[in-house]
Amino acid sequence: KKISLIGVPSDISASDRGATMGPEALRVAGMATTLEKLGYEVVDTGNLYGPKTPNHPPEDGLRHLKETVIWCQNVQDAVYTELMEGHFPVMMGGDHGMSIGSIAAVSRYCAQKNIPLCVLWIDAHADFNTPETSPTGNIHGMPVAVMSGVGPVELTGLSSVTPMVNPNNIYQVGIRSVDRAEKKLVTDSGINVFDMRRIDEIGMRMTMHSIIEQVRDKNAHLHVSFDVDSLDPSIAPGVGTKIQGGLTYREAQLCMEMVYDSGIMGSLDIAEINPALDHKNITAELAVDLAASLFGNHILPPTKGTR
Ligand code: DIR
Ligand code: MN
Ligand code: MN
Ligand code: MN
Repeated sequence: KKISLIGVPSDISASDRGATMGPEALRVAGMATTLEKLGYEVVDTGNLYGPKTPNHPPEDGLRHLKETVIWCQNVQDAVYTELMEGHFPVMMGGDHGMSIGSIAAVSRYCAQKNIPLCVLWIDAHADFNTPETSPTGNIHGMPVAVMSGVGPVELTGLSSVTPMVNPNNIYQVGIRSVDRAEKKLVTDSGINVFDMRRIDEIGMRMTMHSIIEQVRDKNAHLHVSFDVDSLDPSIAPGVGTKIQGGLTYREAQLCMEMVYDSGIMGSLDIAEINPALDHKNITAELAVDLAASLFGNHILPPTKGTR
């Protein structure tokens, strides 16, 4: 299968400026060549475009709604085209608001192919805010609510499929920051949250085992949405909203390795890399390292029957 890299140079729905440079940071860190070395045909389709970030305050609990809608429409069109051509789309972000567009596309693709859609959301944040609950109005804190059908119709209605994803098919890993009013929405929603407390208790192996079994039982397309702020800030400082107590290097690697071994991943977002806040591009380099595991890089060739 051909991998299509899609740059989404936007910080339109984040609090900090700078995620616009994320796609280039991933290119400089060797995204394309790393995947090529694993044996894939890789095409870097270049960057999408969209409105500049005006840096306006929120209106009715939403910052830059109009501009975010345009970005997400552009993402949706590009991702849908790649999926329909049989390619594997990898979104190089860009703030996490872009995932509203990519998941809108994947939801249409899955409806078209008549297969269920599951989403693996790897993040420090639940991203389940609404204009009513959000303390910031930043739309990058809202995509999981939007894909569950909760939020402004300009966003929830981007796909012809509503909700884009059944909340029971959403699996979150790495969560440790949920805003006060967001908590009730998350617990009422029916999404499956493996927060850091739960990962501490059962470990990454049981976490991923449980998620993968469930997705397999559903015979679903798995969209992986990887917010690099899920990683501990000590190893991934190039992000806008750093939260202590994140995934360690090995926890993140095991997560990615197990997703690859499952063979169920069908599309991928890499979001929130902010080179303006990074040191010598180490966050993008780590993201490329983890992406390599997601696409089959392993320490030693897997032995039959050990997993
Ligand atoms: C915070 C921060 N929960 C908000 N969110 C995110 O503004 O809604 N930061 N997603 O990456
Ligand atoms: Mn082709
Ligand atoms: Mn996020
Ligand atoms: Mn986050």
